[in-house]
Amino acid sequence: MRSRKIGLLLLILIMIVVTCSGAQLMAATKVCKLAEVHPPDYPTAKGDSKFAELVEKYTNGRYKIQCFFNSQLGSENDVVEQAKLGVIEFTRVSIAPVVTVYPEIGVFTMPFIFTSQEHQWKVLNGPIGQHFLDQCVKANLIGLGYFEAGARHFYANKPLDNLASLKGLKIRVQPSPVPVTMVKLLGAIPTPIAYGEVYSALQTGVVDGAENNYPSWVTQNHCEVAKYLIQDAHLRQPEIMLASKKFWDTLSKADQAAIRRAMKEATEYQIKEWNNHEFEALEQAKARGCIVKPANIAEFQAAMAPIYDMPEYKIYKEWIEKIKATK
Ligand code: BDP
Repeated sequence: MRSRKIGLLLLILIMIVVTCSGAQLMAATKVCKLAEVHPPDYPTAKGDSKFAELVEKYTNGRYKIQCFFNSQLGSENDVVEQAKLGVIEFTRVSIAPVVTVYPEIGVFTMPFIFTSQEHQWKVLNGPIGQHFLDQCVKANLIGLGYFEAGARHFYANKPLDNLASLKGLKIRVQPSPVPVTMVKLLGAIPTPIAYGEVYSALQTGVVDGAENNYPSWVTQNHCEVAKYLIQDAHLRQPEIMLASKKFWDTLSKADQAAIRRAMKEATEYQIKEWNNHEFEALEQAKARGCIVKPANIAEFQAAMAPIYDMPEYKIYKEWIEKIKATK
């Protein structure tokens, strides 16, 4: 009698296990889209691929991420909108396009806001960085974490020796408020253009120059058509990984935690990739015949300083003070 009962219990147990694992197997893998403007071998894009690999691993294959590189899904301003509406699940973008849907985060687009890479990461990894990730929810976006993007410098198709050489030049900027103001303050003419179109704008003379970090200057071949770069390092603008809130709300708490864990590890990986490749890109540019000059940084800082007192950027005041106070 007793052994019959045990047998029955065992049978029930086996049936439960079989049913559960069957359901698990049948639970369809959700394939998510991630938008990226860079090619797959760019350090930031490698960070995306690492993130995708870890999300699949930590969600036991329930979520797979397909990365769409080279602006295949549209410009950064477009994909931020798509993520907001839930058309795509993830996007990795620069902070500048996020400003259109969440203005306060634009404090990270202010010139010379961070004094070094260490200062930048101290801020991003602390309460200020967390505040801005959390508040993306106001725009129906989930801020998952930041990536490194080095320092940005001006480059043009004419020799750039100092601040005066930028006067009157048409400079491509990211379609976002601060970059426009910043370039005006230098006496140049800002032209907002999506990243994927900058090479042809430079090549056809729509603009005379642009500004970006070394890897972007080189991988997009801007260095071919704008070979003079001045190392003014006016901006250290972080990158951000966003998820669509609409998608995020469909996830279990455990899967949300798995995705956050994946992003944390992907960030560590991306920073290493970045640090290994940033200056390699500079060497490649020099080998391709580019002319790189050091800038009198104080001169650029002085020219851009009035931006900090402009009424339209007063919303950043409190945060600027907190960032400056972070040692
Ligand atoms: C690159 C960023 C990318 C931006 C691009 C730009 O990685 O996210 O789209 O600059 O200038 O450095 O638009």
